[in-house]
Amino acid sequence: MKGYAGKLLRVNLTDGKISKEEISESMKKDFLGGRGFAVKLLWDEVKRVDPLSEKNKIILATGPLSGQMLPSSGKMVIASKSPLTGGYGDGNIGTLASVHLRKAGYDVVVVEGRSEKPCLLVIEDDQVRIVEASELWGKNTFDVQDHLEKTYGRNSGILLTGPAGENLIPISTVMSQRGRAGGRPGMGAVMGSKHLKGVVIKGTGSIPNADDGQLKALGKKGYEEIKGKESYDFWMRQGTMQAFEWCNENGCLPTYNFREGVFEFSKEMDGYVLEQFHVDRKGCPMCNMQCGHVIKDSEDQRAELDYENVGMLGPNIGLRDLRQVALLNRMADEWGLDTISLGSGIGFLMEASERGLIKEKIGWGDFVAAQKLIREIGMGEGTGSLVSRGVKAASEALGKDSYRWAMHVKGLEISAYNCHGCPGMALSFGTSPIGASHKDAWIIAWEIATDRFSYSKEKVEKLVEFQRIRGGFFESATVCRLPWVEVSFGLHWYPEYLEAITGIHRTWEDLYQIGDRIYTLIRAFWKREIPQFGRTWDFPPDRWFEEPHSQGKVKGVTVDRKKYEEMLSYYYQLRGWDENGIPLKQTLDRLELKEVAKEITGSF
Ligand code: PTT
Ligand code: SF4
Repeated sequence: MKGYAGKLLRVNLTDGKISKEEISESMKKDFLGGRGFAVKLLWDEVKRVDPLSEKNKIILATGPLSGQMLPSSGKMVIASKSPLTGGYGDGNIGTLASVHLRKAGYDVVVVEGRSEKPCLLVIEDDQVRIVEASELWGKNTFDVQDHLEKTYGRNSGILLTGPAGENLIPISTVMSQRGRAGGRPGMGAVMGSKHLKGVVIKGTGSIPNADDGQLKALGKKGYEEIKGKESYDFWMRQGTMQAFEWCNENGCLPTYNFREGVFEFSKEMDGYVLEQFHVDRKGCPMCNMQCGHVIKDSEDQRAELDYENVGMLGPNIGLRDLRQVALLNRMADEWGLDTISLGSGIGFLMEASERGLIKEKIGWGDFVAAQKLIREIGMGEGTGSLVSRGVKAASEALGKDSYRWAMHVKGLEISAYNCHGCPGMALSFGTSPIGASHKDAWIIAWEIATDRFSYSKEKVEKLVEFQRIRGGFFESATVCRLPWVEVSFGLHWYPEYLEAITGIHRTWEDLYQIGDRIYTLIRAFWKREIPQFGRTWDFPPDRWFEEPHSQGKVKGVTVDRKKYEEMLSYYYQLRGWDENGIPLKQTLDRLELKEVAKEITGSF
């Protein structure tokens, strides 16, 4: 099939062996790329291993659309067995590394083993080297990015783990370009466990597409369409921060560890305040709607802000000063800590302190304490160490009723949408294949605009549709979904792009089928790795069922547990999974995953 480099690069850091393998036609046809390739490789090669042992593997995977001259294509999936959740983990990062990998002649890199000394993986077309990097160990991601740009050139693709990843902190992510982050479920720690400080990629070739002329013409039209969209100007002003005011108005801004949904100081830090402080815009390669807004933080350093980061490091910990939030955000980026898990962890500790469950006094909005906690979390020391393995582990250590307000699903912290009054979004978090991420189905906007409080079948069907498009298609074609989500860029473009690239005509129905295969295989992966995995893992925390907000639009509202159960059962039915959420044999057969059945039998 055209449109793929067709090669997988395998690097073993234990013995230094480097090999190149053909990617089979059936792999391309059945799994498309990105997340699809990642889960297939992890299913085949990573079986019941300790995520931080040398037996785990890191997959860097692009898809057929990645790095092409079409809107927002500079994306890459980073996946592994997660040290945070114990299940399938991945993230989607915007990075020059995506473009360069494709030009260097590879679609996927599999990194296995563990280097004796800290190292870098350097890929320059077909020259692939493992380079000792002891001098970079312990250094923050901004300094290392600067150093590597000086050494390998400003335009190089660079992926890095920070000091938190080196310290094997399970809430560490992978960083690129001083402000792009990907791999929330501990992908930074997996790199750290391999003594892999970073990956540098430089490619000079081209991608063998079926029809370059057609792709160029379609790509140009796509860029023009995006620029002409009504919502484009406002998007360029505020980017993802446009969600801040909307969430506050609708009672879903995570506030005081998700206790409330409106923040009394929201006007001091919303998208309009961001506009006043704005000094620069950054983003991923190939994008003409760049959303990274840079402001000067409270120490006058540059920091890039996104809604999730501000929601979790602002209202969720009671902090009201946007420039101070920016400083915490910058610290997270330097340490390579995921901002969502970090904000959730700090909020959890503040609540624990308020309830007298920990000795240290940490007040809501205490900026100095938050900085100290970030350093402790990154080091795995002191009070901060309690949440450096995530809030699930923290609540298990703390005991009492803290599990009720440890805000996670499957061990991954909930991103910045409070769902007391959004049962569809609660189910989206409950059924996301990596734990509580919004990436697979951001149904909340549709839900609030239609029938917010309903638990209808239609809502569950919409959720599955979103998962198919977002978690299935965008993660495996591996391009940014924001053109479609934020400025209503037409979905019809994507099968057209795919056809110009691969030479094969596929409908959205065909692409849904690939998405379903990917979801079902991820589900099987969880089951194989965690034998007790099942229905009870698909629930958000008790706080959403039991503790209503005291103010705002959804004051007094909670998610109805019985109705949530009914939605979940219908969700399983739509997916072809049993009442415990385990894929049925006939579903595995239908999705051509027959070989998977014997690995999860006993569940039937
Ligand atoms: C994503 C998650 C998000 S999602 C945000 S802000 W968001 C947080 N960003 C972090 C950060 O920054 N620094 C840090 N230390 N930790 C961070 N953790 C959080 O990580 C991101 C954009 C955004 S901004 C979103 S919604 C979209 N996500 C996409 C996706 O998942 N898939 C896809 N096909 N397209 C997407 N487009 C958008 O990309 P994770 P990025 Mg990200 C500073 O990685 O693990 O999936 O977590 O990649 O390059 O930073 O772009 O309001
Ligand atoms: Fe990257 Fe934002 Fe552009 Fe998407 S919209 S490609 S996240 S800069």
